[in-house]
Amino acid sequence: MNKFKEDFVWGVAASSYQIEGAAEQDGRSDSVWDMFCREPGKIKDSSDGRIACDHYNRYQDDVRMIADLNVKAYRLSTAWPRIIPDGYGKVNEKGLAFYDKLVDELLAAGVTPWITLYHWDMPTCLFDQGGWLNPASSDWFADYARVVTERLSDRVTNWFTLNEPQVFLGLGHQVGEHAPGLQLPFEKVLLASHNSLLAHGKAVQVMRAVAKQPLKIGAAPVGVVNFPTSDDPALVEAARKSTFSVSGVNCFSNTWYADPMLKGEYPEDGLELFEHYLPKFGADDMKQICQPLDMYAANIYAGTPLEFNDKGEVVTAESSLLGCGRTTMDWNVTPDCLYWGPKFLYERYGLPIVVTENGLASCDWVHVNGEVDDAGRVDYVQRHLRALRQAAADGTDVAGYFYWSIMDNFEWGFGYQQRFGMVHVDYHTQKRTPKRSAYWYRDVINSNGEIL
Ligand code: GCO
Repeated sequence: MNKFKEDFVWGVAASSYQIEGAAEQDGRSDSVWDMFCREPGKIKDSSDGRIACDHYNRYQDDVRMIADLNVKAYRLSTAWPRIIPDGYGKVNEKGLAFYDKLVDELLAAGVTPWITLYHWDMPTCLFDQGGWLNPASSDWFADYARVVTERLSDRVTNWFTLNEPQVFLGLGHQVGEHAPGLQLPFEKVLLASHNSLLAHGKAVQVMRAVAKQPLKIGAAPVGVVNFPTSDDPALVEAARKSTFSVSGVNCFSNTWYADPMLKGEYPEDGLELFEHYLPKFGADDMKQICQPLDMYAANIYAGTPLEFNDKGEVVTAESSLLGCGRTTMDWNVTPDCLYWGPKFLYERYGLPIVVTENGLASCDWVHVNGEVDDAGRVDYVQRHLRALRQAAADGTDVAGYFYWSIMDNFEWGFGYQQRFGMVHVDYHTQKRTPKRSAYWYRDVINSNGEIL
């Protein structure tokens, strides 16, 4: 098989805080990311998302740009502080109307919108009330999910609740490198984590209840991938085991989030490892958290290659990383992660896999001839899509792929220094210049992956 299946979803992604700008327009309130960016020294280039790509005011041109690249689907996130500025209660009609217009514009251009409800921009007023540590946080989120679903579910069928809980909890609540910038004792991190899982579960229930049509719902966690460097069945099993293990007192695992959502239980090894930190959980919390989902979304950028050492222990295959390609984020280029990651996740959870993020930051600028020749991005995406296509050929149910990101944008703690886009953005003029990879991706889409 050298193509993807007929209805394979070819997409690109972005998120509200990273591209919208218009921070104070039309009644939007402050988010924890605005708050975090004001703290000196938190963002590498001292920037923030107040203007970003000004997508809020340029969305019509941006939609046309996406459609011109023949991209079929666009994963966007809605901004909670735009829609419910006080966090709960009164809806800001102007904020909600923006997404209404954006959805209509996308549909008119032949691009299917996929919506993520939480890509980290919690209203600051909720943080002031404890944020994810407040036992009411799951109800706040479910209510926000209800408002957005009531308004958009007549036209939008594909939804995600939380984006990368591992990151907003790990980097945001334990390490302090992301908003809200906390370094909490691990017990509190686990509490925030549990409340966000409850938020997911309650949101799914309310969304199904108010939806105008049957929805496809998932979450979009980080896909942690440890993959084998050979087909040796013992190594494959060791890699699978390690991919699904909880191995440190931190948030970076698949199972601490996905097992509760899909199996209705925390993983045994995590419960053991976190024994001394576990908060008291409610008796029927797992029933709330574990709701039927329609797809498994995963954000996968890289993985860790494994091998057996002389003693028969499974270890990182350092030799295979020798001289390995690296992105400007300093991430390894390991295309096999998009073969093994989706395969392992599909085998464990049995849901169609959607790669909701994959991509790289590279050293891109507009050349004297007016073009941006990002050969590295073309190669990165080609290699990863080949691996994904092979996974599909070998039986993994792969439903779609979303390149991160449609355009260069505010890369969190790195500010504007890291460029992930297939479209270059000049932050002085807001001029968009599709890079070589964008035109190449269009050709890949037109051939449904055959030219890979
Ligand atoms: C994430 C977020 C994105 C990032 C991207 C590159 O995965 O961290 O979902 O918002 O910009 O992943 O780091």
